[in-house]
Amino acid sequence: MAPDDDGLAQVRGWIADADRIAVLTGAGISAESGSPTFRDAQSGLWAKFDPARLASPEGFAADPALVWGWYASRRDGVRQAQPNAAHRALADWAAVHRGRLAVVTQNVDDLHQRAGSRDVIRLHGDILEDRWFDTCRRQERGEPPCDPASARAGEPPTCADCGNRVRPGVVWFGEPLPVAALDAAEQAARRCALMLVVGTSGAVYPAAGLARTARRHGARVVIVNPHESELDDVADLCLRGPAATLLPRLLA
Ligand code: BJW
Repeated sequence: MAPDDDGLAQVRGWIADADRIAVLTGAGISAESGSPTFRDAQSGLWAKFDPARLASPEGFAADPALVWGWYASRRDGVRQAQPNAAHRALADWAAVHRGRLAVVTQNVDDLHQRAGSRDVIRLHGDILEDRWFDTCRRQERGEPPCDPASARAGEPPTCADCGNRVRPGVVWFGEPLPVAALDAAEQAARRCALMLVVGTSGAVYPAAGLARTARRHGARVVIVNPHESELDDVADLCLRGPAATLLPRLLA
């Protein structure tokens, strides 16, 4: 059911009043760019692929070629995707209302950045980045680490010196989030007067906990999602609909 005009008008008022807004985004904001989500029943990646084999350090250690190949095809998808009206609405609003909006994303694509958003806080890394799977031996000796770009071609590429393997720069299950990004996200959640939670199931922590933090610190929380999410209980209002339709209407 599309949200009624009263709900949209109410949220527009909250946006106008908020000195600081944090936006927590998930895979759903990129769905209308053609990128699959993770947990949608039919089309989600986890409906077809096993996250334990493909999105964990144990899975990579067990079958690096399988994991590398899967990420190579997802990287192609990310490169081909284009930002949609939801990414653009956030970037355009922030450009006009400088310093008022922080985008915190769980997404590993670069669609917020390509739409023009700046200083995006990336909780789960960057799928287009390469990094070493193990700590580089040179780094362990306190020397500058080897550059993954100079790894010997292969699936995955390996270090000619020590055999270390290249992996995508994403955060897998059981791995810590980048400390600086998580700190910045928690600060944004604590300080905001309004948090928009857009296109996430709210199933993955610590990211999902940011909405609860915002609420605990007195912020209003609004969810933009066509379906129910695990964060609906913290929301002041749930706007049920697709992000690329609703965000332009909220932020016009
Ligand atoms: C639309 C739409 C449209 C569709 N418009 N909306 C506390 C409790 C329980 C468990 C834990 C806990 N704390 C930690 C854990 C463990 C674990 C976890 O959360 N597990 C749960 C699943 C049970 N968390 C971790 O392991 C994290 N690490 C950690 O906690 O480390 C601790 C540590 C500390 C010190 C040392 C060592 C460890 C890491 C989590 C990493 C998540 N990684 C992934 C993969 C990234 C790489 C890749 O892309 O392959 O990140 S999993 C996947 O889920 C991806 C996403 O960012 C993340 C969230 O998914 P998201 O974005 O919400 O997508 P969906 O599909 O779930 O939802 C899409 C939504 O969009 C749906 O609601 C749709 O309805 C909606 N939608 N169309 C708007 N048009």
